[in-house]
Amino acid sequence: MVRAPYTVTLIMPDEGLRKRKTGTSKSEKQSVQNETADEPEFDIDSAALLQYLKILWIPLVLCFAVFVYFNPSTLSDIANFWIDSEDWQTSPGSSTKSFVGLSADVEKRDAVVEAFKHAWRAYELMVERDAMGNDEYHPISHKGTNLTKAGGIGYTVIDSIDTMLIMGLEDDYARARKWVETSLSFDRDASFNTFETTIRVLGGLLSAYELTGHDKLYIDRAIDLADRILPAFDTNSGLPLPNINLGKREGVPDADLPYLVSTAEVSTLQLELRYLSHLTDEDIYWEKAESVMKTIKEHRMPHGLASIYMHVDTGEFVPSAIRLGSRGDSYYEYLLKQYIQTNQTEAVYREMYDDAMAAVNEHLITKSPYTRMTYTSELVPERNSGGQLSWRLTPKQDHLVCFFGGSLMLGATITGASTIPMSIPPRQSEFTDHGKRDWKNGAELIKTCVDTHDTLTGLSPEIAHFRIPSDGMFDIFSQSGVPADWYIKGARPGVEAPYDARYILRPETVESLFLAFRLTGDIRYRDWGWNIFQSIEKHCKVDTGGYASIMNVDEVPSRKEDKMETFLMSETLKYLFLLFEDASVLPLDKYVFNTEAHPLPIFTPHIRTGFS
Ligand code: DMJ
Repeated sequence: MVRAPYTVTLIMPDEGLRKRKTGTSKSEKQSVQNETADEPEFDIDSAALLQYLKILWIPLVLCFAVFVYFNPSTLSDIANFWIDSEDWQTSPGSSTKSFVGLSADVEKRDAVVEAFKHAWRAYELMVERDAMGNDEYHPISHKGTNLTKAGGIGYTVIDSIDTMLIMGLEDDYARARKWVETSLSFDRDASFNTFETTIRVLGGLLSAYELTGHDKLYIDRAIDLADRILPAFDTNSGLPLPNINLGKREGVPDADLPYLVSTAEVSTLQLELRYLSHLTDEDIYWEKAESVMKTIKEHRMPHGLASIYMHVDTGEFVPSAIRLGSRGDSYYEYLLKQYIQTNQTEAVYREMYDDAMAAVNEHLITKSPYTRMTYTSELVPERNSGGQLSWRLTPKQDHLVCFFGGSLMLGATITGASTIPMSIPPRQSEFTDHGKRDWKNGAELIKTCVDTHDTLTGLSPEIAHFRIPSDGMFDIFSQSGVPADWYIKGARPGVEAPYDARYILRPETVESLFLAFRLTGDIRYRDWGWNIFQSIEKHCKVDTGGYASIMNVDEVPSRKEDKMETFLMSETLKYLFLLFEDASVLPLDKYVFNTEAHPLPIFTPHIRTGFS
């Protein structure tokens, strides 16, 4: 049973719009007829009326002409009124007034390219000095490190290649390719995270293969890597182990939780392995990936949500938190993206996605008390003394969740579309009921994620908590009249900033802004993205090269941490670039982005997939 400690009331800010939009419904027509029936009847002589009009129209037109002569704005007012009346047909989160089209904003796009160069060239210079191909870069000490002592696997290089190709950085790309050709090796006798290696390295190789017009180098490396990853799936349930020894080709269980696997990790390998099967005609990758989805479907939890841990032997969900943040996030993302990847041919993913979204809407979407910000809560399992399980709603949202707003909007235009193709921006009438619901939730979630950038640096923290009446702080804040609907837990003046206060160059908000802009052409998404980009420039940029995570989004000047996550170059800067690039580059009806922002083509499968 899902137990909410407080009542969640969903308000409908566009209620008025919907009423206007829906026009005259059947019941409204009935009531109009009834009203008409009650009205007194007038006996009008229509011939006499016509006579009057004939005499009156010339002076009426003359009066109007004189009025317009002295009030020229009248005509534009009428035109605006007409445009406004069109406006109501667009959906929440977009407006025809702020529609700017989908062509490039060249200046801003090029500023993002400069930022990428600043990041990549710092890494490249460092690695040329020391050892090109180090997995990770530390921009303050100008050093690189590998994930394991056994040597690097191209974590940073391969994660960045497709961004160079998309940005047209030919020389940088040529040097990166040469390194892949001459130095990359996966024959490393050490344990690597199965999920991270798949989304960053396998995903990066497949994307490079696609964007280079099928350079054989990349598919050869991708096959080598995938063959080394496959043994992770040799478990009783078919759910892959969290780690893989790439040299020994052996799955490695988690040291602390040997029977558990994370739901997002096992369900976020599918786009990559399926595409590899499509390219090679080797079904094995697809079968392994698909069997995970079958297991998840078979063990569906009663409410349709997914706990963040599963049992590696039984394949069952283990009572553990339910959330759209860490260990849960990309499970939901890949349900939709698997459906998109195969050209909407696999109905099973549409069903699973729609089922999950209904549950998310019912159990996790929450409103903050003052300003009615939409966010997603977490559900934490609790057992009472009798051993009975219940779920406590916790008002905590990871930065990771910010992918979800854009994902919901994208999903609304796919599984929630009643008209194809949809307008840009879509009109309410083009959505089914659940499409309207998801679009609105998505647009509101994006707004919330943007609002969590309201910090001293303009960057949002790793985790935001939202006020609820039972947190004890509610009264204090309501009395002071400050609408502090969200806060960073443990952050207090004079106290070391908590982990939650960091910004580690994550992409999720700008990922959503990119999707929302492509679906609406609404300038607000570019404006918000530009603000975030400028904040990154101001507070994360290291003058001597590269970008660093910062310890506290509410501290200026910012304190930097000596780490540049690989997803800065693979995701954050790529999505920012695409936000300002012309929409004909990587169009959403031709490409699907893996969870590390590596674009893969949408295709119609030629293998039989058992599951669908
Ligand atoms: C990325 O590695 C991927 O997007 C993953 O799914 C979770 N988030 C990180 C970046 O924040």
